[in-house]
Amino acid sequence: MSTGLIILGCLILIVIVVIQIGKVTDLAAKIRGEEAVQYETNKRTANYMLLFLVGFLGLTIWSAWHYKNWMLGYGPHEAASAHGPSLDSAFNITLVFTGIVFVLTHIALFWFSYKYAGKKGVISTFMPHDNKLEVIWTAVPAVVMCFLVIRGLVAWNEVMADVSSDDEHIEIEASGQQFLWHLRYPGPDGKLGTRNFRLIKQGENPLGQDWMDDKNLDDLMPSEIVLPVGKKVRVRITAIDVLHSFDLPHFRVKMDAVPGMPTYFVFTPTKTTEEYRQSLKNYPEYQQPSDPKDPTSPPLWKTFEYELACTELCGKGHFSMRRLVRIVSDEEYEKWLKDQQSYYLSNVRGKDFDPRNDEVLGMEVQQRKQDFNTAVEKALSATTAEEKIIRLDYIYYKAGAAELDNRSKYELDNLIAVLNKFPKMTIEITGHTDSDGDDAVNLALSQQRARAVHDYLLSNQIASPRLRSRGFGETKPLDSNETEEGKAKNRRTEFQILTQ
Ligand SMILES: [Cu+2]
Repeated sequence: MSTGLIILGCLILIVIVVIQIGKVTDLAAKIRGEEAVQYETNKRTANYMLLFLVGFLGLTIWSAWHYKNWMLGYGPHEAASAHGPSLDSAFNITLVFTGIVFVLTHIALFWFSYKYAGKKGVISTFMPHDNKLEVIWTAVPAVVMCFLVIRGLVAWNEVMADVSSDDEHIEIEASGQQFLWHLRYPGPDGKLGTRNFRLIKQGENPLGQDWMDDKNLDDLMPSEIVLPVGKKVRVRITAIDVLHSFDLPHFRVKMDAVPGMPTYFVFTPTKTTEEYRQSLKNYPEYQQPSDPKDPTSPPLWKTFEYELACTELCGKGHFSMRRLVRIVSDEEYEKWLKDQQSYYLSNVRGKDFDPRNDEVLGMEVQQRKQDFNTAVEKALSATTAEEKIIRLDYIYYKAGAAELDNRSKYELDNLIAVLNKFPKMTIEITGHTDSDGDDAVNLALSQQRARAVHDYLLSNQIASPRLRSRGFGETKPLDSNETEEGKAKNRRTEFQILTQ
């Protein structure tokens, strides 16, 4: 508010000054004769023109030189990607030509204004047309343009080449949304799962991934881009709401993110973050403290990070669309990749909105089998009866009944495999419930459930003398019956190895 008032005040003052000067000039002209004053003004203005030319060109060249170590393509800022140098050289060639034109036209502009300022008794030449001049100023720019366009096309074709089918590469995805980037990695299968915009739901499924597509189940959604140095990367670029632009300035990567029209960019990082920092280290500009207010803060080169930005003005939070990019060695990359969690398994699996809740997934079958066999091995080498009890975590019954759910098959198959492997093993299957409802009903239910498992094993050729079943109802809780979690733990089926 106060700034606005000050600006307004200044404007009013300037207007008053201009009016006053006009009055003074008028007065002076009347006293000394109009024409003489005019020529004097012309001469003064012409001198100013010359002064401005020298000052302006000098400052332009000085500032370009002074700040060159902060600019991409100069000083320490060589491109950190394989295609980068080609783009940088295209930019430099353009800069040389436009730079020459810039300097020459400015010298001509101001020199002519100086030289041909209005003088007493000098009349300008009348020249309506000159063929030679027109040919020169049409032909020279045309030739230069052709050269620049052809050079640009060569660079464009190199930069925009897609991966070929036998190219080894990593494919990742970046989706712009006001105001963040969703990053997606394909997970161990190396393939990104399919998406459908109709499935997009904030907080549940931000990208609209189709969970019925197995390729989606292992996809990762990390908060930063981590890539191994020297590997070709193809980035699939999409937008969810408005136009965004995927920009990795240090790698000379820039591509619009358009809703409804996937784009891509292929590049190969050639310098790790650490190598880039080392090259910055040699320049005094980057030896300054990273926090100007704290001289003890680490130098700028040490805190340098590559970054992903959005270069489409996409709304008021546009500036916050920043993500870190780290380029690391192969080993570091593999290690990082291993630490990442599948988005589906950590955010969707088992939730109300998981469409595959009534299904046991292939990867879960594998994992559960491993866990089961480990538990059995541990129990086999145990000495106390207590330690020979193994919980059957993945046996499901119809609600409030003893009928086995189809999903129980995998856990029961694991048990059958163990019984077949150890033909002398005998076991007791036990059922347990939480404390909700009538004691007698719970006891009966636990007996029936243990019996259901018993019968399933019988029907799979496990001899009857090897099996016993028993229900404990709510008498042996593992946890408190006050919480839902505790209750779920108490509703369980177990088996105990009696002889082995
Ligand atoms: Cu944006």
